[in-house]
Amino acid sequence: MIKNTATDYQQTQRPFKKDSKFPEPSSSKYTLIILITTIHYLESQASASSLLSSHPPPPPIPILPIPTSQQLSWQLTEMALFLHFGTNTFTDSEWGTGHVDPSVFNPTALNATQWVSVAKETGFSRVILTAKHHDGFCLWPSEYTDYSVKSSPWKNGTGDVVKDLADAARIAGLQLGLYLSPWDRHEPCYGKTLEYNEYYLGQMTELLTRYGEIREVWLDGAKGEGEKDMEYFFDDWFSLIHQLQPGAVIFSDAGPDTRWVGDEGGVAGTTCWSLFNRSNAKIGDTDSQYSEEGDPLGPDWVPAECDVSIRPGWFWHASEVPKSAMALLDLYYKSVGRNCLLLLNVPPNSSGLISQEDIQVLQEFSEIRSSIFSHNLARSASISASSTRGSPSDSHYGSHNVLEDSIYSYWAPDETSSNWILYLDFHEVVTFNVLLVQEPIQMGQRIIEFHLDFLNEKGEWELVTNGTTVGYKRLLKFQSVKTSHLRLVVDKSRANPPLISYLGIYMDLFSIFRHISKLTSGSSVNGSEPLRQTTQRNSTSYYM
Ligand code: FUL
Repeated sequence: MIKNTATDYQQTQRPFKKDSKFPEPSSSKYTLIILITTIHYLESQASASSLLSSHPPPPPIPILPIPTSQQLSWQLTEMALFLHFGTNTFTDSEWGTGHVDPSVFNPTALNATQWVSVAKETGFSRVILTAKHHDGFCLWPSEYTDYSVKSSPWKNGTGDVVKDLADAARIAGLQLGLYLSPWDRHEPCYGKTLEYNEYYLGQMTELLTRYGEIREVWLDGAKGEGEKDMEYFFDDWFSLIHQLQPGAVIFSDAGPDTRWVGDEGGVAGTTCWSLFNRSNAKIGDTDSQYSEEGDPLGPDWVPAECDVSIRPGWFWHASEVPKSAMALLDLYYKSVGRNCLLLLNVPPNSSGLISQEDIQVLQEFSEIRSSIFSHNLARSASISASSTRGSPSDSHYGSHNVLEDSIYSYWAPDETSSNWILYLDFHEVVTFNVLLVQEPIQMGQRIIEFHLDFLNEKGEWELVTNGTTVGYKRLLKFQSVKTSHLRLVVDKSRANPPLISYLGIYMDLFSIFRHISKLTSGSSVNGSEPLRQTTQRNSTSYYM
């Protein structure tokens, strides 16, 4: 911002100084003229400066690394549905040998539109299909092998699962991702480095040029012990993938765009940085703690993806049942609520459909989420801040922005302050047990430590909960608290100012009910239990 300094002001006065070429004032008339001219001049300066100060201050400098636009849009999708489907679905296995006869692949009712509708209706905006798993069987008619749908009885060998899913996803407006397993137990050239790398890239090119826009390419370093050894040309793969599908992110144990969280249970570290050092991670041989937590000093932006299956196995097995909706809610808190994307595997069954019991759980999970998160108690509060970037009347970076559901509007404290506090005055007593905080990650991940206090009956601030790292989304669940005043304090930040784009305060009755029921009966309760909440002034009561 341009400001008039004392020196500027003195310089502007020079024409009226004694030693100027202007004559000495000799009469009162002349003095009056000078006075009027000076007043006009000062007025014009004042109005110019007030015009200038009506401009909002620009946003603070982002702190590197920051996400690419593809990584940003990936993160905003929050949840993706993984579809493990292939010969294993028909042979009750997880890692196919690669020598199963393609005739086993015969889904009698395959309907990719059903997969997509289930995903869309239950809150998933991306679907990722195992186009080829470790057994090497291709769900599309690849020109480079006969070990594919074209050798199966399904649609007399004319079918293409990738195409069916791509068409269904496009119509429904869902994003599509594909898993092409590097480890291939069928392909004879697997183990011959150059030949197999060419084979793999040939298949990758088919997948990335035939089916429209692909938003994620998923690959890993999984391989059984004692299997053929060979080198993968990851750099060539990644460059070609980015060239063919500029909108895609590449997932692997070590990025480049999104990283494996380090476990297959869908759980991220309670500290979870999107910052990472790619050169510290090797595909197929990662340090799980490093993957779970990320690296506050990492030079690369590589956010984590939490993959987990709704059932014990990745592929469908008649003997297995899905997790409960409450178990999925718990995973949501521990993945999306820890700055990650939840990639939930829901395997289609041998008829080619997502099973009814899985659909029911997904619907319950969706209802529970919307029941908890559609009512942000903070909306009823007056929000203020310890300081605000720009003038107090300037709304660009004001504390009210934290109630707007967008990462592009955020609260920014004044850079000269090292006190970073948001105050919530509820005007009445509220009861809650969940805190949601979000950072505008397009500006980099900043917050290192934060805590939430409530004003107790003695009028003292008392700790509700504290945490490390926020990132895109941070959810913390705790014992219910009743209060009318809260404050969120950022204790430590990588950059000044820390920024907050959203603040949510919620009541999760489902988790309370499950907790009580576990204590009283020792049994776990499915989220389908009818549970409703009534909120009255100054009190919260709930009944079943
Ligand atoms: C692993 C594979 O070995 C599993 O079969 C499954 O596909 C899982 C998502 O990734 O690496």
